[in-house]
Amino acid sequence: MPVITNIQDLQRLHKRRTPKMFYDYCESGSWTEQTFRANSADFDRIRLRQRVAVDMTGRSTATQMIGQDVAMPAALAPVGLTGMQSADGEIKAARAAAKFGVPFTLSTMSICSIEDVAEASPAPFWFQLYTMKDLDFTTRLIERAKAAGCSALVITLDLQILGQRHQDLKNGLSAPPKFTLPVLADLATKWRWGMGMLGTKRRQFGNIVGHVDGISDTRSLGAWTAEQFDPRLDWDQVKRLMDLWGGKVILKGILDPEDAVKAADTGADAIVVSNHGGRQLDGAMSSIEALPAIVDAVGNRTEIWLDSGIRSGQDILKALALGAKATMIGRSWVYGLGAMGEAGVTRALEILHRELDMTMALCGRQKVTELGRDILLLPPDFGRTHIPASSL
Ligand code: HOC
Repeated sequence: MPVITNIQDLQRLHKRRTPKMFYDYCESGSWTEQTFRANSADFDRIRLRQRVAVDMTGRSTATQMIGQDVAMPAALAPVGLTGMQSADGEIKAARAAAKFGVPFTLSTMSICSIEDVAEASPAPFWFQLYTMKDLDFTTRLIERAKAAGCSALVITLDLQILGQRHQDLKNGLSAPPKFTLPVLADLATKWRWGMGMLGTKRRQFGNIVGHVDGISDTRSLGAWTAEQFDPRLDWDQVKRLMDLWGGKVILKGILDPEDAVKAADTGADAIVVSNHGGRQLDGAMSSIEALPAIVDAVGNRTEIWLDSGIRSGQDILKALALGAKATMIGRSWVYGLGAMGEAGVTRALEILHRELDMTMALCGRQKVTELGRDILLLPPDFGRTHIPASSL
């Protein structure tokens, strides 16, 4: 077993242990992947100010996200198909998150259903909603999430249509996988994954089984999303969904200050600055570079979180210093899940936590709630390519 010291170690192990089509699904960005790459590259453009001779005792990464106590400001973002990265993957991730003290978000497009996770998770989780044309189906999902005791609804706004990830088409992504010759050859080296799958019955999209037949490969998944997801979604519809839910709401997928202001106007409890991990609009700016203008435009009207590109505690620290109250992590936890199941998700959280804690100390700060732009050295043009908030 290799020594795991960082998120990239988990990524390498995930790649080695998980069928290629699922690793690629996790790792892909849309089209040329320039936004996917920019998400990480732009974190690297930000420098931290090293401070010395500052008392490093009494440190704390604890804070709150929408009023919920968290061990560190990093919730597990919703990711589709995670029950294919590891058998019962969503249950494993929900357990790891609950034990660590951070929120877990279940995707509409999960393999384990809302009810499966509710039965197995020791803590309430959040449910992520894709807005469907069929309002009855959407309403049923919302009611199921309520009945399962979900403590917040995360409405994703940036995926009314699905960005194309070339590799998914080339691999014939499906859940469960179709046993073609290349897939069988790949699976022959992934025995650990296969054993896990033999031990579970959860091999299809748990939340949508029964709603529609024939969602078996990328072509039909693409067709299904095109047929089901609501391309007419607008702010009035967002408000209606929020009213149907009646509880805490997080609006995810905001990249523009004008949209951020509209999202805050809905009364959402938090908004998530996100480009869907570079999986939707290829050519969009990175989330971290979009953040400062959104913080300036929205101020304290709602909590602002950041997702897309976080692979280290240093990245979390940079997002907080730029004004995010918290973050959501996606691939970082999925690498852990694909590498080592529940223990891998725990390991990913431990790594991020330790990096955040130590980096904060080396910047001369003791608490995540005390971080500001003054601990950063930003490139002169950083965040300035966006519409200035003053012009809104
Ligand atoms: C193949 C599943 O958030 C993603 C997910 C959305 C999945 C919808 C279709 O892949 O980015």
